[in-house]
Amino acid sequence: MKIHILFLFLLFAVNLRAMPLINVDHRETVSLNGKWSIVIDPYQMGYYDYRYQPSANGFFKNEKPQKRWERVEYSFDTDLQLNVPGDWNSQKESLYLYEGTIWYQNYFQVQPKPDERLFLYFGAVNYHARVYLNGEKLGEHIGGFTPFHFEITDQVKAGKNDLILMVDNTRHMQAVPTVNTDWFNYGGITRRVMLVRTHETFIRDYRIQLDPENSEKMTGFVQLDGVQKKQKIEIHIPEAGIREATETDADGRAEIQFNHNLKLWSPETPKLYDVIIKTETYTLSDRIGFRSIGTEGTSILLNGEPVYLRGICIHEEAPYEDGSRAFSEDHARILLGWAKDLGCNFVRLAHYPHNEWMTRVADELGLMLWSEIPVYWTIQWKNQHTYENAENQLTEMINRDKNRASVILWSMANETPLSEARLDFLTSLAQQARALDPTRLLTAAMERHYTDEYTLLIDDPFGEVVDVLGCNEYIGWYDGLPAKCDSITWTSAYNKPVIISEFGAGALYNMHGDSLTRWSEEFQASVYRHNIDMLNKVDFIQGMTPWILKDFRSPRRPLPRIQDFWNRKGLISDQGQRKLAFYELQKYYKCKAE
Ligand code: GCB
Repeated sequence: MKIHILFLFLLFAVNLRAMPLINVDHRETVSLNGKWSIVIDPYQMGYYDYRYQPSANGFFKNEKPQKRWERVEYSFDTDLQLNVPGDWNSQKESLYLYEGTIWYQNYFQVQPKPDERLFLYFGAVNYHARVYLNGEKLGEHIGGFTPFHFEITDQVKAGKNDLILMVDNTRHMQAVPTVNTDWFNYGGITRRVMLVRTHETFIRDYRIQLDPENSEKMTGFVQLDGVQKKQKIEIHIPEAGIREATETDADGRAEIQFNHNLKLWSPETPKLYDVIIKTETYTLSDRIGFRSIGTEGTSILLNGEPVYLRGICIHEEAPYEDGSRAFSEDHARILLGWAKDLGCNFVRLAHYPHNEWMTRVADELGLMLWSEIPVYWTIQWKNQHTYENAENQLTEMINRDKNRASVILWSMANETPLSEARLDFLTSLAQQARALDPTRLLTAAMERHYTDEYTLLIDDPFGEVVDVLGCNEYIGWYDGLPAKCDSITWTSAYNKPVIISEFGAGALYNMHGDSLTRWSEEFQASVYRHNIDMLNKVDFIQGMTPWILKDFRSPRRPLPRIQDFWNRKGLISDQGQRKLAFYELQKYYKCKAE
């Protein structure tokens, strides 16, 4: 199939395009967060001329009339501003349902030092960003949930610089995700922006993880970028007395392999080590935990021991606030803290890569993670641009988080309908994931089907490819009433572990009724009780991530006075109140942990 030929070509092209710049938190940076000026541009007249051709004098020029008769039909010099990071929908009432283009502008000052390289780094911009510095285009990025950067060493001016972004969050059929999702399309510069300062030759990328074949060894690589490619390097883990010396080759790359005696990371003891990578020109540190993850038959093995994944799904929405994208360390601590209170050792980050605080804080708190890309529902499986886009998002997700102990599973997709084209698409993604990171397990949230009225069979052909099968089911909510669970038999075509990646029910906080009153907390709690009883009996089910920790905004959910454009399947309300089902699941997880 065409995708396979394309795959080789893209692998090359995408890697060139997306040279990673990881671990920005331990580099020298200047924050460009704060208030940015904006121009709202629904017809994109800042980009296209009246013949709908890209204009040479778009808003990126930030022109200002010099004479009183000069005509400039836009201005960034107003009090129209937005906070960065932050979605635009929650910051201005008039932008609540806005899907389109907004231009962002910000000045920054810098005095470049000799032998220094400068990069502009964006944690995420949803969805399509065109980036300009001092009136010239730096590049573009597509995909709303992964980081990207541009080197500006040659373009930056000493003193004041003018940074402009054209941000467009219009949904498209051929995009990833497509037009059809069950979450809110928050637009804007939704994650932090920073200037990263490095030495001329610096460490761009590295992976330091336990060898998946032999966990007494450490494997990985270090990749330098710059003119001094051949250098002596040292990996130093002071607390463990490890000092490993090696050298980079003519491409600036060093493969790593050494023995270790480190304490392993686990949810019970989330041990992190300071790891320092020292080259002749640059030093970079990180906090890394080391653990192995694997499978044997239908078991998931953490550090060689079977582990049951007590999980919950989370959307990247801020806690307590009235619907907005989460982006901060505080948000991560509250959301993941709630998961800990629930008794979780595992979280599914749905349905796209979440911000880096989520994976860093999960490392610290001892939560294992499932991280996924928004290959959701009805993707255009035969469209090569769609594939390229999905693969690029996968690559950027893995690049950023491949040193996080918390991340144990990369997920390729959610509830995608079976077809040959879809299988080829997902298989190519899985090959790319394994090539980028041989140390983690692969999964996808799949569907199952009934072979008779009460027998469910997990037999998605993509199950051949993944290590762990995710399975979404809604018995008691979309599929019968809660008591239906009591008659179901589960079967699987694979001798592999299964995680029930979703089940759940909607409830409006503080709405009470009997256990058959839809939308009541009692109904939701009953769905949990019946599902837990059913799933607990199935040997090959090695974990669950019910849907979902907190109510989240969704334009698919209009029911007045109940939903009001919120998906109410949260165990916690949008205002942070715990529903009865929270305690139901907490009780089960407490037993499971003992
Ligand atoms: C699903 C989807 C999830 C939805 C959920 C629901 O199966 O994977 O994105 O939000 O159901 O609430 O219907």
